[in-house]
Amino acid sequence: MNQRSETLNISSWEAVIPAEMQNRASEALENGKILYFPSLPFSLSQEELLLLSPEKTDPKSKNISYDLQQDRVGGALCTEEESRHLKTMISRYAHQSRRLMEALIPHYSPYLFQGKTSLRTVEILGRRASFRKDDTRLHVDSFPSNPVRGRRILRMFTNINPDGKPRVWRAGEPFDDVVRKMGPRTSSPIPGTALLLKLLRITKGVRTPYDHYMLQIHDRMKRDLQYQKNVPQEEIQFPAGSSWIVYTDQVSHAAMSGQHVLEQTFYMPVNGLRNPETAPLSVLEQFFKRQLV
Ligand SMILES: O=C(O)CCC(=O)C(=O)O
Ligand SMILES: [Fe+2]
Repeated sequence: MNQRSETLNISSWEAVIPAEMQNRASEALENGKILYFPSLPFSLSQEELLLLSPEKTDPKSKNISYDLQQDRVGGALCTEEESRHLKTMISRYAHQSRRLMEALIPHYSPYLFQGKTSLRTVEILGRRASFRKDDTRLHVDSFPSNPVRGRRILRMFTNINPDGKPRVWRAGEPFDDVVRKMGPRTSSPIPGTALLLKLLRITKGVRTPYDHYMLQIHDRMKRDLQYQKNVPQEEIQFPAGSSWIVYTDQVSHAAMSGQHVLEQTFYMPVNGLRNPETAPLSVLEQFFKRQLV
C-alpha cells in the first residue's frame, strides 16, 4: 500500500498462517512497519451495530474500554441490555485479536500480555483535546499514568465503520530519526520524582527513566508545530473492513479522521522480540549511553 506498511492477505481471524508469512510479519513489525490486512473485517450483529453511536461513550472518556482480565467495561453510557451486547462484542474482538496475534507470530505467544480493548466511536476530525492528548499530531505512544518499564506497546485495529468511511492516519519518520531530533531536547529525570508520582498514585507503578524519556519525546513531538508540518510523512487510509497491527511506541503516527474502530493493546517484553535491538528501549539506551530500566 505504501513504504511504511506491509500488506498481508489474511481474511479470516482463524487463518492458518504459513511460516513464510509469520517471518514477514515479525520482521516488518519489529522494523517499524504497519502490518496491513486489507480485508479482515469484524462482523457485528444487528444489536451490536446499534451500539456504534458516540452518545454511548461517557464524554469524560475518549472511548469505551474493556479489561479482559477483569471482564469489565468502562466509559460507557448504556442501558443494562446494551451493556451486555457491548461486552459480548468487545470481548469477542479481544479473543479474536489474541488468537490472530498468536497464529501470526507464534514466537510472541508466551510473552504477550493482553492490555485494554477499546471501542472508539467518536469522530476524530474536530474533536477537541489538549496538545498532549491530541492524537491528530504525530507521536509515538507513551502515557503519563501508565509506565511500561521498557515493554513494547503493540496495537491491533479494525475499522468497523458501517458507512464505509476510512480511518485516515499520517505516518512519520523512523524511530531512529525521531530520537536523533528529539533526544537532545529532553531533560533528565529529577531524582525522587518517579517515587513521588507513584506514592501520589499519579502513575500506576514507578516511572522508569525509559518512561520518562519516551514521554518527553512524545510531548516534544506533539508540541512542535513546525516538526508536525515539515517532517517526512505519508497519509495512510484504512478502509472500512480492514485491520492493521503496529508497534505504536516505535512508529510515529497520527489519526486524522474516521469513526468506529475496535482496538486491542498488547504489551511485549523486549526479550520476547525476534530482534530486541529494534526496540525503542535499545535505541534510547544507545542514544543516552546508559541503562534506562
Ligand atoms: O484511534 C486511532 O486511530 C489511533 C489513535 C492513536 O494514536 C493510538 O491508538 O495510539
Ligand atoms: Fe498513538
